[in-house]
Amino acid sequence: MSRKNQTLGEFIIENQAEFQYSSGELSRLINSIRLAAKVVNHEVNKAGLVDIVGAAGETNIQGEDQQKLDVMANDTFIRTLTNRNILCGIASEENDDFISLEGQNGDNNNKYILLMDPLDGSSNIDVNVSVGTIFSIYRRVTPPGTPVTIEDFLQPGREQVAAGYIVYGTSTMIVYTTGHGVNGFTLNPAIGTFYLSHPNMQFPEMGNIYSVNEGNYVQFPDGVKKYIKYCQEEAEGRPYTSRYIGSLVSDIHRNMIKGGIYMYPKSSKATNGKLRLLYECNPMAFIAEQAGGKASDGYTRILDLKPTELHERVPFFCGSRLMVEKAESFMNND
Ligand code: AHM
Ligand code: MG
Repeated sequence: MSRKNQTLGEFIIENQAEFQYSSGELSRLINSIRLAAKVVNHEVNKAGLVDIVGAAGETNIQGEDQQKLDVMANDTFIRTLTNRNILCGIASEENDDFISLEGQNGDNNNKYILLMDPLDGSSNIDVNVSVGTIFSIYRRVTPPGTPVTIEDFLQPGREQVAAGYIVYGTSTMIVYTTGHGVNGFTLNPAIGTFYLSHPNMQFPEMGNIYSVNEGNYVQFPDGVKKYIKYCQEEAEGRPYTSRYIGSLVSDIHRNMIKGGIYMYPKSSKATNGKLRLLYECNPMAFIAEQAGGKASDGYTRILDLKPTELHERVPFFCGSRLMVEKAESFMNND
């Protein structure tokens, strides 16, 4: 039985039985994500001291090269996850191609693959705005013992076995799902422990926040323009409030707690929007649905899209169910 004050470690052990075919690997995987998150959190929190400890590209006082934080986050997650012999492949926003993890004999009997955006919104670091890590986990489709192939990574989002994000914010949180609801854990930085702070998170069915980069307004499709005007109309609980941090994890996290819709539509400049299907939209869509929310590309459920490329982009509408449905109705009538 989950309870507040439970640590993430305790929660993982107690809930292990929920995973179908569980042999403890998925639990160990979540555990290693927890560990990498603490390391990245420590580095992100030092970012403001950059003038003192040295900027990226410089050499620090110990003579070590300073890395850019997104490269550091990528390396930290990859190193932590590969050392534990749980995964057979990793794909990252930071790497052009997926990484095949081979065992000692050149084969690999591990059954999970992971996709991630190790530090989303990293342009916000310079101005002390929250950033995040997003991850998505699948069971491989090719036979164990053979090298992973692109097919293992190009699965529709509905096949995810787990997904989550870490927000490095005013406090650092891990929010994740294994398909049995969504739980959020807050880091106590003094002792380095995550505690269950947000059990069974729920997207309010309806909210009053809309989040979109309105600077792109003139380039949006007509359906999106009309929906934005609808949000701004004075009628029936509207106008809504506009809130856009420009950091996906923080924008979705806030909307899940308060109720709202996040949109990154296509535009005349970016014909598929900006966000990546495999390691930004799919994991967020899985979390949103598990919390009672909804995610679509404006017409189709995100989790039903069949990916064709590792880094493909897709328009994204995610949030409170009734708000996403309303946005879809404007798209469909256009
Ligand atoms: P990134 O992966 O290069 O960091 O970009 C993703 C980020 C999201 O966090 C955010 O929602 C979006 O880009 C903001 O984009 P824009 O500045 O175009 O509004
Ligand atoms: Mg990103």
